[in-house]
Amino acid sequence: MVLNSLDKMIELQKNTANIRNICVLAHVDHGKTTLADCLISSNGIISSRLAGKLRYMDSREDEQIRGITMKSSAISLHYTKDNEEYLINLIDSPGHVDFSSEVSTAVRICDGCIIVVDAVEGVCPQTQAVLRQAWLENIRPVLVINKIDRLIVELKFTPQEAYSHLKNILEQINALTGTLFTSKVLEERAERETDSQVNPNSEQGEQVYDWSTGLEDTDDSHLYFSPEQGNVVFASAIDGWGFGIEHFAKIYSKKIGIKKEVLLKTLWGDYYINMKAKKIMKGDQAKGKKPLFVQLILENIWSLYDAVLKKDKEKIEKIMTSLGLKIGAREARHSDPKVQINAICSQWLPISHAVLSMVCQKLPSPLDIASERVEKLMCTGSQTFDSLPLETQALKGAFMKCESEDTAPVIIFVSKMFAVDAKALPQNKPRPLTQDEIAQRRERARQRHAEKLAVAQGQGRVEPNLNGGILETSPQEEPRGDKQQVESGAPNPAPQEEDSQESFIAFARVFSGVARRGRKIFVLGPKYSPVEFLQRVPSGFSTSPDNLPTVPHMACCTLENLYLLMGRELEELEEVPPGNVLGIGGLQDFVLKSATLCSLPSCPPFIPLSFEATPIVRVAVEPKHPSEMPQLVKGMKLLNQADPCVQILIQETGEHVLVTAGEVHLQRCLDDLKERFAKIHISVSEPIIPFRETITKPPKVDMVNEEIGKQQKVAVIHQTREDQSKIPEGVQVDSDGLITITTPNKLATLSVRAIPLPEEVTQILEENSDLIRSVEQLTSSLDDGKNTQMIHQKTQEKMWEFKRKLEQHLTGRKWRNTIDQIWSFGPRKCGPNILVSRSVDFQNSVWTGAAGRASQAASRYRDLGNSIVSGFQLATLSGPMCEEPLMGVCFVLEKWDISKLEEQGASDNQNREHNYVVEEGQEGDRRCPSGDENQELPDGCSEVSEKRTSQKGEPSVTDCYGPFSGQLIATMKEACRYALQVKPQRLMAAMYTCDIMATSDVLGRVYAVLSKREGRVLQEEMKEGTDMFIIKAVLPVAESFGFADEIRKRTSGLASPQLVFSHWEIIPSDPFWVPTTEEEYLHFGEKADSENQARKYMNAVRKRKGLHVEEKIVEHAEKQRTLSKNK
Ligand SMILES: Nc1nc2c(ncn2[C@@H]2O[C@H](COP(=O)(O)OP(=O)(O)OP(=O)(O)O)[C@@H](O)[C@H]2O)c(=O)[nH]1
Ligand SMILES: [Mg+2]
Repeated sequence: MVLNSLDKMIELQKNTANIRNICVLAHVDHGKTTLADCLISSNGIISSRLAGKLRYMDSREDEQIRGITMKSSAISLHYTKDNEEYLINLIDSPGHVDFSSEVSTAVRICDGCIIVVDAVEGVCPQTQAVLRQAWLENIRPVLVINKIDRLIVELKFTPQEAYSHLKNILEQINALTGTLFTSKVLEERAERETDSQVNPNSEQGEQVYDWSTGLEDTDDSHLYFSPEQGNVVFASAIDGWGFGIEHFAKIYSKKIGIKKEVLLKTLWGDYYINMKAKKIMKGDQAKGKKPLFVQLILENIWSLYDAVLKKDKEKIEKIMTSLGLKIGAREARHSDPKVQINAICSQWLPISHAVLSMVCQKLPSPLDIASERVEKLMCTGSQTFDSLPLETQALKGAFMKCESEDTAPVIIFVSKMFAVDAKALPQNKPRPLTQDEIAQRRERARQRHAEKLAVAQGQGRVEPNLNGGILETSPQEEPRGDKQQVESGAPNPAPQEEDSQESFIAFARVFSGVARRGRKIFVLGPKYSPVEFLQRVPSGFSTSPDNLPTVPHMACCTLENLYLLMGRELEELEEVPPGNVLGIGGLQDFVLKSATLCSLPSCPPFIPLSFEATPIVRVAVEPKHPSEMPQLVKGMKLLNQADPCVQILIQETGEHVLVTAGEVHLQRCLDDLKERFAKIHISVSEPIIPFRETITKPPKVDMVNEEIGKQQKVAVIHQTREDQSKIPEGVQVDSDGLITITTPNKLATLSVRAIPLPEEVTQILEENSDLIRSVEQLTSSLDDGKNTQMIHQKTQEKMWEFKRKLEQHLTGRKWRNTIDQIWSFGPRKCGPNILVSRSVDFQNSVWTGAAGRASQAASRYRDLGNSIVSGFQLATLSGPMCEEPLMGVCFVLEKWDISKLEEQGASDNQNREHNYVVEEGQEGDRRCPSGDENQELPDGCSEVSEKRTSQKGEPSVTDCYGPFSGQLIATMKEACRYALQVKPQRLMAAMYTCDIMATSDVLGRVYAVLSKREGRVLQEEMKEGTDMFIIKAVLPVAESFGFADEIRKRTSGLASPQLVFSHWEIIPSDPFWVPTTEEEYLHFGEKADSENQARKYMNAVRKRKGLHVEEKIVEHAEKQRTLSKNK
């Protein structure tokens, strides 16, 4: 970048009111990067001829090759409007679903966004997704309807048709905004109501909301996109033109003599002009007139395209003179009409002007940050702003004002880390030579030349003197010396091997205060709590980081390097004032993916970024040469840091697993790993497809779809008996599937039953996993007797709401009282399975904690209860079919008998009582009397005695089978597994939803590919005004690999699907099913494996995991023959 423009940028950074931080959002391929190119070229960074072709923001090689953006990147632009100078920090984001996490990182640090919509494709799934993301972050959008040239050239619309088409698109996107807005208003209203409710659990579920009131009071007109509001630009980025109606209103108000304000209101809409009377009238359609937009705007554009495409030189001349334009001779002679169009239109209606002036006018500056947004950013979890400590609340002021004084707190949010080659950093780059240096070099070159000449002349003569010696050697030495100098000027000369090292730059924004190089700052992890800090460090603490005690999730670092982000380039900065987007170097040891940096520890970490994509595609990777394992591990770590969404796991088997959002994302991660981070050859496993295991209700019809009547019951009974054969002796199973099992030392007996949960309940559990985690935390803190005031009221309200929802769906005799008996959720204490305790001796509930805590028997139960819960957690983590997690299963612990253990424990205790008194005798009065169960004990004492009993009691039940708690865990796990095995087990497959847009002629092929891959079409509709069909389908993840490619190939690139993870679905077939009746034999054959999808999946997983697979390897021994003979 030119040096003085860097100075300009630095100057502009200080004028906060004229800064705009914006990102470009859209569905994939709607033209974001092309639009960004046009805006960049207006700053002279790239040539206007290359704008749209270069795709400057796609700086990675694979981005250029594939033609899609994969990383969001920022660039700062300068724009002058009405004598005001603006700094625009523009972020280009990817549109592909796999990279939607990059969109989240971009919207967090912006104040506004440009939503780009393809004029042909209209509103697409990702358009909805990005609009929602922008909405969730409270950033204001403006709209660019792009690719209007396609309406002219491809669809051959008339201006009138194009107008109705555009109107349609606007309606669609406004409908979307409307839905978002309504849901928000209603949510806020509901929140206000619950806030005002004194008792949150009174008459729950019986309130009737008056829907309309909240909506009527709230003004929403500014939210919608409409050309007359000035927040819509019509454009063709590839041809370099774009306009808002203001541009034409200005022109025509002069030309026709109608006020600009009137034109602004009428240029878009149902109006026509009566030229004679110079009056604008309403109702164009009714009177068969052309709307103003068609007559005054679109027709002109259409006729220009028409003239150029038909190469009608005269007409082109005429239009150009009437518009007062001139194009270069080269463009005028160019054979490609597109070049001519671009040259004319980009002068006539420059897109950068239209878009940037809209951005400056309609999008807020950092100073306009809404207080609502600030509060939302600062309130992690379910806290409310009011509940934050006062010191923390005080930060809001600094935030809102973007204070830049030295005393102002510095608040920076890092939304992602990105890797750049260390060589590309400005400090390592060869700097441009100064005038003096150039002069010196010139001088040296001249000398050398003169010496060379002298040598050439001297060679004729024989002059064996000293001088000659010097002359001869000097030319050799001189260049060498010069070379050295050049080398030392080259980047990073010393560590030649390390020069390809990756350096991490934080993609960040300063929200308040001035970020200065060398300043010390706190790095706050997502779990950091200012409350905890303020408790540890009394108020009036000194902020000198060296004297502070260590607080968890907080570190202190120095801002080493600050950069201005300029697309592919970085420029070094000394300081960055508030409200700007910047890059920070030297944070890689402190920040993994995102973090909040603040000069005051009273700042809370910002709420975590919300990611739309679920990482679902996993592969195991290993180095080709085992000795390169350390490089792989290091590379994976770097990759993890450089990508907001990727997950890196090391499985129990020791495999290194990469979890990514989709196939394209996976490919990019692997490329990065191979070429940048690990730089080794790696082998990649087949994608590991996740499954879930569940059980269903016994079927009413058999496989040949015949109802299971009385006469066929025999077969079913036969089958259940077979199922039971998996269950070893000593485990009792009753007809209802209740498993009764005893621990190996015969001291405790458990009775467990498995019941499938209703689908809705599973869904609720899935959606609320975070809440469940906090419920579990609450219960455990209750059990530990800790103060529970920390749990905020709002969390409790949410908890009740969640409980109420469960109650709604768990109705009927079978589920009576179940909610209150829920003991735990699993796996990992937050999953979609439930453990219910119906034991009469011991009641424990996640909602209230253990009941009957005073009695000692109960406390004994409670201690052992943890083992039961652990057993349940283990059982739900890996099911019996193929060791995949369970989903939607309720385990009911019907009975739990430890009376034998009690007896034994009591007798052991008596034996040991004597020793015990002697040991602890010195404690005298403070010791609580033990063993006397009838005596009422004060709370504290009961705690002490409990601990003692369990400590002392433990060895008594440790027998040859190991510690009792361990036995209980194993027994519970077994019990759960057997309980599952006696029920009809099913596999659940992860499903993608996919939206495919295809023209009618390739529709058949799309369907063929879908059905081949077990896809199911949900919906098919025709896009209005085009011959495009939109197909919505679901597809198992297991069948999705190569799907997008196949569709693209089969349809010659006309259709490309977007796959998004949507839900888990039960595969209807029973993996263990074998034909038992004669009909079934006839129908399915002996093996019945032709259609058994579930068994196929199950066996594949078992094989992968190295588990036993029941398969006949040799089927027909007598028919075996060698292949060569058969040739
Ligand atoms: N006809 C036409 N094509 C356009 C226009 N703008 C962009 N394109 C083309 O659309 C394709 C996609 O453009 P990009 O700018 O890469 O789209 P994008 O939104 O950045 O795509 P992702 O970053 O992958 O989401 C390219 O082939 C462009 O040439 C336009 O105004 N008219
Ligand atoms: Mg792009």
